[in-house]
Amino acid sequence: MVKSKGRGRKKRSTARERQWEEKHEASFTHDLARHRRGRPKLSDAALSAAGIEEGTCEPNATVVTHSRRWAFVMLDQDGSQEDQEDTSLCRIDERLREEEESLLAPGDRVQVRFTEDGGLVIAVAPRKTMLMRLGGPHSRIKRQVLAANIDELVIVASVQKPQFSPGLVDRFLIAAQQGGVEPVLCFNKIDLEAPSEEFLSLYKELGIPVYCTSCETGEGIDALEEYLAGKLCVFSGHSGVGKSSILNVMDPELQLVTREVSEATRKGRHTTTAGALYRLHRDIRVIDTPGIRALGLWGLSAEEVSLYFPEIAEQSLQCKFRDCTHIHEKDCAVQEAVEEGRIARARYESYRRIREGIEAQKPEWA
Ligand SMILES: Nc1nc2c(ncn2[C@@H]2O[C@H](COP(=O)(O)OP(=O)(O)OP(=O)(O)O)[C@@H](O)[C@H]2O)c(=O)[nH]1
Ligand SMILES: [Mg+2]
Ligand SMILES: [Zn+2]
Repeated sequence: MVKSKGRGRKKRSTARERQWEEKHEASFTHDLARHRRGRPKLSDAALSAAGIEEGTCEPNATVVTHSRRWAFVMLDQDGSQEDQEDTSLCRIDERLREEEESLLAPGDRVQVRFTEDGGLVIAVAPRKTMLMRLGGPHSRIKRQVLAANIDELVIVASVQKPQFSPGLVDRFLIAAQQGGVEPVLCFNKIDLEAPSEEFLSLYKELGIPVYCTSCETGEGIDALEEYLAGKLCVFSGHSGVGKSSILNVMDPELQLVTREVSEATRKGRHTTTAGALYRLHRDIRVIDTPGIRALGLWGLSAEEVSLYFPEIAEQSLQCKFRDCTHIHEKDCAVQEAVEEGRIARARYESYRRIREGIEAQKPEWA
């Protein structure tokens, strides 16, 4: 019984993957059929004729979006050929193996070689920064990279529709530190309800820039744009918070698909289905990502959790026990600070939940 359930699930996910591939490959280009039908596989001889060597990468393009076999890339402009196409649909060299970490993500720097068969992604440069999460329970990939080489992680949230989830924001703040990315918080839909100043100070005190926006009135969008000028950033958050809508207001020509939040569940409908990179004015480059339900943290031990909560790490120096968990001990400076309101209870609760989750060895994506 259990076995057949497992098999069923696996099958479904494969079918879903295939659907995803087909949908996105179809949207890459109109004449994709030409690429797919009867195209010979590159032989080893052809690959080596194309000068493919292992282990080196001289990047000349950035990944916009990709499926398992294809990548849509933005080619670096060298200025010598003005009429040169600056985007290209490329095959991914089959010898580039995906191990435990995603092989490609929007924002990845790659080396593309043009052969008589068209563009081929032959190498991926090491990532400088990234937004990463733990792969799903049935996924081959343990570290799912949502965006690569980004400067800023824009955590988009709303007070209601969908309801604010402090736990998710705290997880994003950890993922930003792990990936070497600067976080910024964007409260959208302030026309419906704006967060209180007291609430915002919780994040401002941690040194995190906070922006409040509305796609209905346009309020705050200019200020956010100004902050993001010249940067590569990724928009992430729950489904339905308005990630794609904000980008549409910033650049109406984008015309990204958006969909209403369900009245019944007050949750988004997972409208954006693949991460992709867009170029806006003011030299903003932004990766729009699909809404996520949960952000599983990768490679974090229970003892390390407090290091990612600066206010807890600081207080813990005063705890009686060096290995204090700050959960059940007496004479714990952290719990005392929470009682006295010097550490926000919501932040402490996130700490406790994340830590207890790791200790119970519950899968972190749950
Ligand atoms: N009232 C109000 N509605 C908004 C605002 N921003 C977006 N919406 C609406 O919220 C719904 C969801 O917006 P999307 O942009 O699709 O949300 P998303 O975060 O991209 O969602 P996913 O792609 O599913 O992750 C749409 O109906 C938007 O019109 C806002 O500032 N105020
Ligand atoms: Mg979207
Ligand atoms: Zn303690």
